[in-house]
Amino acid sequence: MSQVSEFVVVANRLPVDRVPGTANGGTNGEGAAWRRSPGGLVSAIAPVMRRREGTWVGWHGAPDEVLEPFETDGMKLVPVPQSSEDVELYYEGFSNATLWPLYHDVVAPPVYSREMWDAYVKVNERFAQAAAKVAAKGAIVWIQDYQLQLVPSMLRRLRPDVRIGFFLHIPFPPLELFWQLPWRRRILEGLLGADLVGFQLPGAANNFVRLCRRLLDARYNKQDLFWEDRVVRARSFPISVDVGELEDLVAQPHVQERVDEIRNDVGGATILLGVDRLDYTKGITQRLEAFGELFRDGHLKPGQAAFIQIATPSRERVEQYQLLRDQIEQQVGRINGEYGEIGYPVVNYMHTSHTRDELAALYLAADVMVVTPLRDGMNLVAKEYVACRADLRGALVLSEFAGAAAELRRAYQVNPYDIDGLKETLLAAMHAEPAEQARRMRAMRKRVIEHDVDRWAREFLSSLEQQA
Ligand code: ADQ
Repeated sequence: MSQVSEFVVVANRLPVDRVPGTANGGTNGEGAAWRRSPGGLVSAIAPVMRRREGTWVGWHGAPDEVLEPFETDGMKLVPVPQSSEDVELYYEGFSNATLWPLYHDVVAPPVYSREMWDAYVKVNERFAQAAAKVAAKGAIVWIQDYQLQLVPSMLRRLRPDVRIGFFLHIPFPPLELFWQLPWRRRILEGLLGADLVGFQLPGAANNFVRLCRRLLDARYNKQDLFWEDRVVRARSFPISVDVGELEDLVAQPHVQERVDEIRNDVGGATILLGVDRLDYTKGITQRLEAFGELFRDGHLKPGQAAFIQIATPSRERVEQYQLLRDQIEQQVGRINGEYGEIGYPVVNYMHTSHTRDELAALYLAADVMVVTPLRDGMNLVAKEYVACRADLRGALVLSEFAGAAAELRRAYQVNPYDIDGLKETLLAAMHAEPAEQARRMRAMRKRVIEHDVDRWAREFLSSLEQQA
């Protein structure tokens, strides 16, 4: 494997998962079997990686294990080790108990711990060192997401010759919230090490510029910041999905067969679907509450409509996530206990991850897709649903607080805090005529097809490369 690359991606996780049951001893990653992780980010970046013989720097997912660099699926991978303590303090701690809630409108109270902050600095430094080692002279380095916001300036200090891009996948909060963070200046200075700082929406880029002006006295012109004799550009690049991959999936006969099975399993009821990581930002309890009340009020009867909620296990050692799981499981039990009948549960809840094929079948089977986050950077599930519905059927209920709402104007948009509004919207979506469904779906598909994830990656990288 050549020592350095012209193109380097740095992300908390490597784009591969170890195949369960394969070797995990030794220090050589090639001893174990790896498969590419599912998801749009990986499929968008993988072709660029291959074309440019790039290297991906990230954690391989097992704590307390040091692995040598290895190659798989045509990608060069450099594992950055994390101890159990790093996982607890840097990942579960500062990333997911401090930054995640703070950046999502403080829908849960952020934890401010100096010990967690110290771990965040230490692990970011480790990622910066690893990236500095593999970047060729003048390389392009693309750093991903909130876990690594200090890496741009740390890397610049080590390697002033490289060109640095950073993309934040989650929202960037307004001044009034960001202000709470005891290390607020350090985070901004960290990001300002990049040449291009990318956000999902223009509003987030504006929040960043405004904060740099107020907190650091940075000079600016529109979305350009002038910092340490350099120009740092803040721009928006809304992420999207791999439309081609999803269209191929839904055309497969076994996926079509599975759609019929799912429809049979619910006895022909109208299917409402939720697909999320089990996360308090996703508004799962709000949508279930609204759905349950439609039975209570007599708008729906068991057998007429069924809610399928898939919630992928996520961050299970963080307390807020454990509390949420209990809350949802109680809620599902209560709704089924009150309104379900033998053979007709009202809510079908699964706390599991699903294959892409199964997800595609669920999207196709769903009459109404319910996406109600309280705050979300983009929300790919909404776009995946649209990408799968080449049949122009189905209705998308979408929170105004998802980044995707800016593009999917023809969704049934809703404020998830407004339970009555949510109930009305669910009914309207369930009762939409096929012609109305098609009209809305066609407009949303146009947007998603024209702005797929490949375009997202190309636009970010060409913007970074064009920078003088
Ligand atoms: P997430 O918060 O993880 O992403 P989202 O954008 O919806 O949210 O992506 C979730 C992905 O996981 C989707 O591709 C979905 O298909 C998949 N998924 C969800 N549940 C699953 C299940 N049970 N089984 C298998 N797969 C499942 C963060 C930000 C988002 C932003 C993305 C990308 O929070 O706002 O859109 O990054 O930038």
